[in-house]
Amino acid sequence: MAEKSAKSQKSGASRSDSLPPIMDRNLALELVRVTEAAALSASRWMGRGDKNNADGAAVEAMRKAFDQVAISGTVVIGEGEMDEAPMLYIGEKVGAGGPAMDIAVDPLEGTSITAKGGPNAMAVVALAERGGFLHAPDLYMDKIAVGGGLPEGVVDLDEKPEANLRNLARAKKKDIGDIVACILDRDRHKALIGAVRAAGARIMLIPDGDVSGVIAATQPESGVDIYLGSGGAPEGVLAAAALRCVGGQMQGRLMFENDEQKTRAREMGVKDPNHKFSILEMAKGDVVFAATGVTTGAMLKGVRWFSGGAYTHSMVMRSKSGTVRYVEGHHNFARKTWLTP
Ligand code: VTB
Repeated sequence: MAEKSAKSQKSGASRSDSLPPIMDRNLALELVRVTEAAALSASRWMGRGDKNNADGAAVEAMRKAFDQVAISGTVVIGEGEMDEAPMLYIGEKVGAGGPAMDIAVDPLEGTSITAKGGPNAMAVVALAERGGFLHAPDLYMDKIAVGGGLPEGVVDLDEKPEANLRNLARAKKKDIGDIVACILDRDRHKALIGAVRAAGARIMLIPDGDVSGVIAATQPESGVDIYLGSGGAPEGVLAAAALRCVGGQMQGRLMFENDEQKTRAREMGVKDPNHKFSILEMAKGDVVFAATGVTTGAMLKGVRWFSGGAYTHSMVMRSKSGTVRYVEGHHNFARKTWLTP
């Protein structure tokens, strides 16, 4: 990524034989166990000023939890290339055997937030049928997202922020001053932030965690109307997976700083470097998305510990049905010793 670090299968009785060629819907609930495990482990590092160990704990727990999931999974959005990530690297096979699935993970979305004890950190996983996810290189992606129920094309990545905000306000029958844009708090967004404020809209600046920023734009109670700006491309694919389930509009475009990055993207299957990706181009087919809160945010409560256990709060959703489930887990570590972070 521009400023960022350019960041078994097992044999045996396969369930794929007996399954119709659609995703087993029980997989959605199995996935929650995976994000719960990552969130529980990461939350042990909450507020300890050590983002690397927080991330490492989430990755390890998530990797282990995948061994219990009845899929033959391939990581396509992960922790990096095989030589730079010990676990959940791109191409790694995970799962206990079953239907072939592609997997997108962000075991700890918001490593710095977790280290500082800030809000909105979560563990995230998405599953798609083989070939469902854009193989996004670890670059920045310019993103725009709004919620469901609006005219198609009400906002567009190629329009100026002023025009998008005006069109969105009109479609939502709101004053532009009632429109709130969620933007990552970064120096590179100075001009964008200025333009949004000059247009009369208000801004919720977030320190990290643009997967939840994009999802927030689709949730009326979050107070966010639109997500704008650049963040990680892998995070863009995860957000697109979420929007396939909850509805809403999103576009993303990769941002390149040199030819080497373009070559890398081409090798990963991106034909046109300037392409404006739609949600379906980032996450197609039947998609499942699950997230568990590490620290409390707009959508999810963080992990809360009690003597001998912990509560977790997760969301899990599937594109096919559009059902969004919130799952409150009460974990008893005296019995669930394998989960003890
Ligand atoms: C965002 C944010 C992530 O990376 O995608 C961001 O959502 C983009 O990179 O939580 P910069 O930090 O360089 O702006 C994260 O912060 C994770 O690395």
